[in-house]
Amino acid sequence: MEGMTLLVTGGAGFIGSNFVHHLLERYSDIAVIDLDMLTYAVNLANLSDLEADPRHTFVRGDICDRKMVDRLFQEHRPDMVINFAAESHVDRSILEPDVFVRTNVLGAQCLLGAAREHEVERFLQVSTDEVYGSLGPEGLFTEDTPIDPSSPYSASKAGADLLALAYNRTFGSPVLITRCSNNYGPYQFPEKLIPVIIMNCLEGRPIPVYGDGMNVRDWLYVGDHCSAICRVLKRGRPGEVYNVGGNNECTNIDMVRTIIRIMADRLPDAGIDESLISFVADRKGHDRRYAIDASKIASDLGWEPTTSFERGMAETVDWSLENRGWMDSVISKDYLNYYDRNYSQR
Ligand code: NAD
Ligand code: TDX
Repeated sequence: MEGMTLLVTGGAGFIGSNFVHHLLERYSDIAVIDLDMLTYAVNLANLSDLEADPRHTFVRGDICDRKMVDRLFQEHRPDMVINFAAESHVDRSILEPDVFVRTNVLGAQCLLGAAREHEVERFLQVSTDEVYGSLGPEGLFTEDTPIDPSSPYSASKAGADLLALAYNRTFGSPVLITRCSNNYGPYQFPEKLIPVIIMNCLEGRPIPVYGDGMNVRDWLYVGDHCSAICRVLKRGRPGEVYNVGGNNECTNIDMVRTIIRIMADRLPDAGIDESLISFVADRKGHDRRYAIDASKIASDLGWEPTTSFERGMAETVDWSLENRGWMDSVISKDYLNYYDRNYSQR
C-alpha cells in the first residue's frame, strides 16, 4: 500500500480510527483521506494524535453528499476506498430505523457511484455477519449462507452489500466485501455490550443482560479486523465476499462474568462482583447465535486472527482504565437520553 492514497470513510469511529492508526503505523508513504460526519458515536480524541501527521487529512462530511464526495475524489484521486461509515448500533436501529437506511444504503450507493466514475482500483465495503441472520446451536455462516437479516441495522447493511455486488456484476466495479463478527478493543462507544459492561462496572451501575443471556456472539479483536481488511485490500479478488472471525464464540452471560472477573482483579476495592448483573427484557428480533466459518480468507489469502481473547480483553480493559477521561467525555446528554430510552422500558 506504499505510495497509495486511501479514502477511509467513518475513519473517526471505533473500527475506522483503529484502522487509520493501523495503516499509519505500518506504511510511511501513504495518504489517508478520512471522511467522517462525526455523529454522536464519535469522539475526535480518537484521532487527536494524528493532528500533525501530514499523511492524514480529516474531512468532516456526509457520505450521502455526492457533490462533496465527487470533489474529494477529484482533489485527492484515491486509489482505494474503504467504507466503514455507518450507523452501527442494533438497539438504535430498533428505536429509529430511518437514518440507518439513509446512511448505510444511500451512503454506500453514493460512494459506489463516485468510485465507479473516478475508476478506483479497489472498493472495500465493511459489512457484518449480522446480514446472515441467526444460527441455531449448530453450524457456521459461510460466504454462501443466504442473506437473512433480522434488524433494521442488518437489513440496511445487507442492502449495501447487495448494491456493492450489483456494481461489480453490472459495471465491473472492483468491489470487495468483508463480513466480520463482533469487534472489541480501544475506542468503542459505550452503547455496545463490552464497553457497557466495563463502564457500568466502573460506575457501580447494573449491567443489563438481554433475555436469558444465552445469545452467542463471536468476538474479534479490532486489531485483527484491521489486518484482515489490509489483507483483503492487497490480495482479495474483486466481486468476492470474505468472512472474518475471531474463533471465539461466547454467550453474553459468560462474557459479562469474564469481564467482571477481570475488572474485580484490577480494582479489588471497588466492590465489582456478579451482583451487578441485571437480566432485562430481551431485544426485539434478537439473533440467537452468530458464528463464522472464516476458512476462505485463511485458505485463499492466508489470514488468521492472532490476538487471543485473554490478551485482547486484558488490553481492552487496561485501555479503558487508562483512558477514563475518554470514557467520561462520551457521556453526553444525548448518550444519557439514549441510555434512558433503551433501558428504562425494559
Ligand atoms: P461506529 O459507529 O463507531 O463508527 C461509524 C462511523 O461512521 C462514525 O465515525 C460516524 O461518525 C461515521 N458516520 C456515520 N454516518 C456517517 C455519514 N453519513 N457520513 C460520514 N460518516 C458517517 O461503528 P464501528 O463499530 O466502528 O463500525 C464501523 C463499520 O464496521 C460499520 O460499517 C459497521 O457496520 C461495521 N461492523 C462493525 C462491527 C462491530 O462489532 N463494531 C462488526 C461488524 C461490522
Ligand atoms: O446492554 C446490552 N445487553 C446485552 O445483553 C447490550 C448493548 C447488548 N446485549 C447483547 C445483545 C447481543 O446479543 O449483547 C450482544 C452484543 O450486543 P452489541 O454489542 O449491541 O452487538 P451486536 O448487536 O451483536 O452487533 C455488533 O456486532 C455486529 C455491532 O454493534 C454491529 O455493528 C456489528 O455489525
